[in-house]
Order: sequence, then C-alpha cells, then structure tokens
Amino acid sequence: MKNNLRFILSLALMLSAVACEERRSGNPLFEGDYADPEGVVFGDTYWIYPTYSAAFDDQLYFDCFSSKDLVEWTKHERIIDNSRISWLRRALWAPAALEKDGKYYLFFGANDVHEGEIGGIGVAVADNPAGPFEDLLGKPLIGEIVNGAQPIDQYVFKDKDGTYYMYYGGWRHCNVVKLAPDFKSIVPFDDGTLYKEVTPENYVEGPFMFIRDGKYYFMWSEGGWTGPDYKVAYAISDSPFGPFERKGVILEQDDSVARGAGHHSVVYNQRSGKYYIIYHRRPIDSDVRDNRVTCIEELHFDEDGNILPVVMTHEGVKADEF
Ligand code: FUB
Repeated sequence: MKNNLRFILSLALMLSAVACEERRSGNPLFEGDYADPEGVVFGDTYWIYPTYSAAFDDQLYFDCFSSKDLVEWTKHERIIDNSRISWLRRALWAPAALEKDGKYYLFFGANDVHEGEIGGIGVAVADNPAGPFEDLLGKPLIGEIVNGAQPIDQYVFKDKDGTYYMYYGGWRHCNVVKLAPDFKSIVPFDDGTLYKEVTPENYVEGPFMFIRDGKYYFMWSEGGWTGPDYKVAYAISDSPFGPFERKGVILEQDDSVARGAGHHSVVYNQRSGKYYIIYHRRPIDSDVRDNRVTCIEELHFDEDGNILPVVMTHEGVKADEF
C-alpha cells in the first residue's frame, strides 16, 4: 500500500514537472491585432502595452495585457481613450510605460502629426498599471518636428544615475531629449541644447534602449512597417548618447514563419536571468497592413555580448515567473 502511494506520488510529480516544462506562451501571445508592443516588468508581473492595430481613424484607445509567467495573459481594456486625451484625433500609437514614485506613466504618439498640425508625443498618468490613465498636460509634450524626426515611437529610458531620457522619432530620424523629473517638460542638456540627434545608419523608427553588463544596447526598426523588409537592428555603446554604430540585423521576416517582423521591446527576468524580445509580425498568409500580432522569443547573446539573430517561432517561450 505504502509503495503504491509512493509510486502514485512520484508519477504525479513527474507529470507536473513535464507539464511545467511544456507550458509555453505560443505566438501570438494573445488574440487580436496589436503592434508596437512595449514590454515592461512591474514587480512580479510582465505588462505589454501595444498599439491597437487598425485604421488610423479607429485608433482612439489602448488596451494592455498582463501576465505572471509569459503564458497566461489578462487583457485590460481601454486603459486610455479619446475621452481622456482632448487633442487626440486619430493614430494613437506605440505606448511606452514606466513606474515612478508609485505612479504609472504612459507616453504615446497621437495624430500621425505632420508640419503645422496638432499632435505628437503625449504623456498620461495613473495609480494603476491598467489605468485608467489621465492626460498629464492636456497638450503634446513634443509637438514639433525637430531634426526631421516625426514625434512618435518614444521610448523612455532611465539611466544609471536616475536621469530619464526619451528616445523618439519616425521618418528616419531619432532624437534624444532629457525629461524633467515630473515628466511635464523636457529640460536642456549640459550644453544647453534640448534635442540631440542620435540617428544610427539605416534607422527608420521604433527606438529602444537597455543596459547589459554596463553597456548601452540601442535598438531600432528599419525598412517600411507595411512591407516585407521591416526588421530590427542594434548598436552597442558606452554612452546613452552614442555613437550608435550599427552592428547588424537581429530580427526580420522569415518566409516559413511570419512576415514584416519589427517594432520591438526587450524585457529581463532578474530571477531566471533571461532576456525576451517582444515584437510584432504579420501572419505568413497575410498582407493586410494592420494585421499585426504581438509575439515573443528569448533573446540570446554570445560571449562577447553581441545579440544573436532571433529565430521566430510559433511556440514562443517557456513559462518564466519571478
Ligand atoms: O503602429 C503605427 C506605427 O507603425 C508605429 O508608430 C511604427 O513604429 C510602426 O510600427
């Protein structure tokens, strides 16, 4: 009897170990057309803030998603919408989220702004990562076109010394600005300038930055986001201001898996030591512009710290809790 019990117990343990081992996220991570995914970790939870990928005139809100393990995702609907951003008319794009002093901030691009129009990069605040977010300024934080960069696709980066920099820009130009501690304005750099152009070779849009082993990894999207040549490339630098010398492409279309892969972010799990790239792509049988879905793969490095090419999968990643 005792032996039987022992056998059943060890079988159960074995089965649950196998089940855990096999739990994978799958790709896409969740249902629906969602692009430009910004992954971020708050406490023991992964969050993804994507663009609702649809006709520009219908892009009037954001949903977001949370998960404890990268496998099970919960959808949080309409964390902000046009009822809370008075100047939003269309094209609410590419959110960037962060936590500071117990508040959650959501930076966004609005209106696909061109010269002489109202729109650009805005910022909203909430008490909860799932919102509801309220527009902090009632107007854009950056509404002008400087150095040829369309004010979209911002990424807010906290440097080693606690300073917040914002990298942004479409139309093949990337600027970096320094944010005031309350995020209500941009402030001059030591040399008195407000904007520094840091555009790397082949840059188009979607900048992202992280630090690994003391080095600054700067990443961006190249090619056209509606086509097959969209991709992600990167540089490594000793400074947040570059120079960002292009090392090469690490993510691109794979004709056997998916099309138009790009606009990404990177999250890190301190417990497992794993890095993940979260990006969008188009299903292999789709040419529809807005049919972009959010996917994930593990990001690997070689012994010199170079990022290895990402292999796109349908399986995604294994469960990874904090
Ligand atoms: O989703 C709208 C735009 O498409 C983004 O701002 C670009 O980065 C591209 O992904």
